[in-house]
Amino acid sequence: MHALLKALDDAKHILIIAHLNPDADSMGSALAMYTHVLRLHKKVSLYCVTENMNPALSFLPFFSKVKHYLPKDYDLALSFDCGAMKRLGVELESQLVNIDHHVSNANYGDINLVDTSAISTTQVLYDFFKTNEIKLNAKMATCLYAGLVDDSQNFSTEKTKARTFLMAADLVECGADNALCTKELFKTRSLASIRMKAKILASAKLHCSGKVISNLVHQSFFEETGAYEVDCEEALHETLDLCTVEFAFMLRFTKNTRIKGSLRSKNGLDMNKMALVFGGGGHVHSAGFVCDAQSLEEIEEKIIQEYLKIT
Ligand SMILES: [Mn+2]
Repeated sequence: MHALLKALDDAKHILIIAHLNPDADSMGSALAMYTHVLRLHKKVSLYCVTENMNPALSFLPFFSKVKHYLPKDYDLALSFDCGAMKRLGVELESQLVNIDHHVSNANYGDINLVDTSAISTTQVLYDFFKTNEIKLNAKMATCLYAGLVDDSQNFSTEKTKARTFLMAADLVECGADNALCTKELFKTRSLASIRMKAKILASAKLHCSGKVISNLVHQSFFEETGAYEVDCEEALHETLDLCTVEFAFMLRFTKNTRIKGSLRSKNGLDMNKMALVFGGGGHVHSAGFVCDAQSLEEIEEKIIQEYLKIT
């Protein structure tokens, strides 16, 4: 029997955790598992440390059930898409199952379902469900599809393989609302997010003969636009699309002197390795970190130095 099946079987109260600032992959995999556990007639709770979650995820089934405080008596915790334990945002007192696909994942769980070849954590979970002949209902399929379409950037990244489409086809057959996922994750935006994108793009700077572009998001941008943190992502992707650019990064203050860095690359430049230098991690083409500094420019300079070292 699979170790996770046994753990689910033995548990009385299961805690399901999406990571800090959850994306569609973390929330989609967490909610697909939540839906499955409901069918087992087990006590189950959903937790995410971030109170201001991206409202674009609210179309996901059971999204409104996510709480921002820990329940008391859980005896099994499951984390989804968390490359590092600190991304959970809480200290846990129970057994932990770590379900993920980040290359930086250090197998911090008591049980680890980590497949770094998977395009999304929802694929890791999909494979688990399929291997163990667990039937997918339409709600689960929509949740799994959301993570797949988001992490593959609408089936466009290098990790998108024939099996990615086979999984997508199977999920649609199981009732996944693929049109809804694409509409909510790629087509729907707020005026605040468009204004934020304009501000970031207007101040983006090219370096190293146009191979590198930096996007610094100053605190005033948030105050002036009313945008969410997640609204910065599109500008980052678009600057990576520039024809000369092979490395795009974004820096923004989170709290006081805490700076969040997002790194994106083309041509196989290893972003996970670069993020490790700043105490973070992630994937080859996409990684991130949080560090302390007095100014965004200070970290900008250090990142460019790191880039020069690896090229
Ligand atoms: Mn993911």
